Amino acid sequence: MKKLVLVVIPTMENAYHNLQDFAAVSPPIGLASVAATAEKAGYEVSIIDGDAEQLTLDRTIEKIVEKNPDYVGSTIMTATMDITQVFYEKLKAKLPNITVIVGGPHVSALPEQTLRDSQNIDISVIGEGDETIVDILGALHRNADLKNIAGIAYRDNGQITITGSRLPIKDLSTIPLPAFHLLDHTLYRSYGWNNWVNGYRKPLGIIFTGRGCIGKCNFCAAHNVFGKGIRFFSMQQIKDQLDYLMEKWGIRVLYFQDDTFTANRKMVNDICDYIIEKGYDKRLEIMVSSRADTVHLPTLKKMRQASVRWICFGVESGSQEILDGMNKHITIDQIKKAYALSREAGLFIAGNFMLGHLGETRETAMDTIRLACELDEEYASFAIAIPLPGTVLYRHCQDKGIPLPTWNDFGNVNTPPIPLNESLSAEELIKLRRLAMDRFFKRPGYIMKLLIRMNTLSVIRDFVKMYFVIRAERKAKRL
Ligand code: B12
Ligand code: SF4
Repeated sequence: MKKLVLVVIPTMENAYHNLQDFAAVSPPIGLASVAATAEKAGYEVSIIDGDAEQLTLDRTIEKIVEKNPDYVGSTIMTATMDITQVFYEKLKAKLPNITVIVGGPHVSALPEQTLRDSQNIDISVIGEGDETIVDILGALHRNADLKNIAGIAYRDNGQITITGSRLPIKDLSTIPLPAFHLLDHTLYRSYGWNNWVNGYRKPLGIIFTGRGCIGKCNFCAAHNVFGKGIRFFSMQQIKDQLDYLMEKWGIRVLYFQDDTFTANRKMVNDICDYIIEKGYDKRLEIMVSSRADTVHLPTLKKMRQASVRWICFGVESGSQEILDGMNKHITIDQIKKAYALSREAGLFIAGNFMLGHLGETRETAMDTIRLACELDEEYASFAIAIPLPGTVLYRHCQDKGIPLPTWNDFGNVNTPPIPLNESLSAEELIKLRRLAMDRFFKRPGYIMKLLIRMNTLSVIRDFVKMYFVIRAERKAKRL
């Protein structure tokens, strides 16, 4: 039987440095989804998660070599492209006969360039890979031409060929559940701040109730994989995943990782009813992401009843002009209302803010910082806009001749910002992010609120640890 090894190439240390302990280590659902269809088609599949297992690149390679696979695959985000390149160079030196297949948001946006950037990658998968992987492995096994497989780019006699496009999977109920059984569930954990409520971060389970998003934000790269619009899994698939993760993994923390969990009100209510009916709410702390224009008080209350603890909103900016320029289609009033309703339902709120989007000035950035403090969410993150391939921001940089760094610097936390506006340099953006964090997190009222409403010991422990970690990162001029 032909062997496929799917690998999470370890990149966490490079991405987060001292902040690693606070980052989530999530099960790789993309790889687990691809694994499920490949397994169903009769291949021997395994997953090596180099980040979760805290492996070095070399140890990850050794583990793959021990398995002696025919095919190796991984997901690439833009920020992980450079390490991936190094990784496959080393791996191919040891296993020259394997076929390397990659997918993910970076590859979907730049399928040909991925092959140009790395001579050791053989096939790029564009968009969802669940069905494509089976087509590719079948063709490789039969020695058939890859040209008839839609949605890939591959090397053909030294030339790169890109095939016709493949539509997103119409009916998600036709695909199997992610191959959770190939993962070591003891290794996954939620974000550091998730433990403020109950003092624990694991075992963590992830469920997607659908794929895609109703939003069209022009900085967002998710549509490169899932296309426009949103499709849902069947209620049965969601129940099966809940049962599996509760019974087999014993999860205590659950993320519904959808871009907008609240998009389908009926489904959300059905899921919550099921969680309550099965008594899972007694053992779970759930986090979801939402858009301010999709919340509805009775549904939020039902979510709270079903042990949803955190709701995350992409607030992005305190300037309506910048929000409009992002194509966010949300007003600041809608955001305030969504916060008020979520609070009324008893949820804790995490707000995601972005600095440095197109048209940003110091004044609009200050509007954002002020709004974050006024909204007074239980947690806030301040990112600097990244011109990810396949987005309007990337095209803007290309059109304006804005120099782009190496892929590794398309991260967020610890890499120099990529300024999109002449009015704000990289140094100024770093200063603004520092200011945002200092203003938001150092408010005495905020800290008091956490100490009163959350697990006091966990909050104190994390704040002390965070103080030293952030100091170290700032000293290294990374944050
Ligand atoms: C979970 C997540 C993470 C997790 C990753 C955990 C993990 N092991 O998966 C964490 C928190 C670590 C993370 C970090 C970052 N993330 Co993130 N993350 C996501 C998120 C929310 C979900 C990913 C997911 O599971 N999707 C669901 C699965 C089913 O989709 P998928 O992974 O794309 O896989 C499908 C296809 O791509 C394809 N495929 C993927 N891999 C392979 C491999 C093979 C062999 C084949 C055949 C097919 C295939 O088939 C899969 C099934 O259809 C996405 C948003 C999104 N909607 O996808 C952002 C997203 C992937 N992240 C993004 C970014 C920018 C980041 C950061 C750079 C942000 C930062 N803070 O610095 C960091 C990078 C960290 C690093 N290591 O350098 C961007 C990536 C854009 C880009 N071009 O790179 C996204 C798309 C968000 C966005 N809206 O723009 N992230
Ligand atoms: S709402 Fe979130 S996931 Fe949807 S397009 Fe906007 S940024 Fe992307």
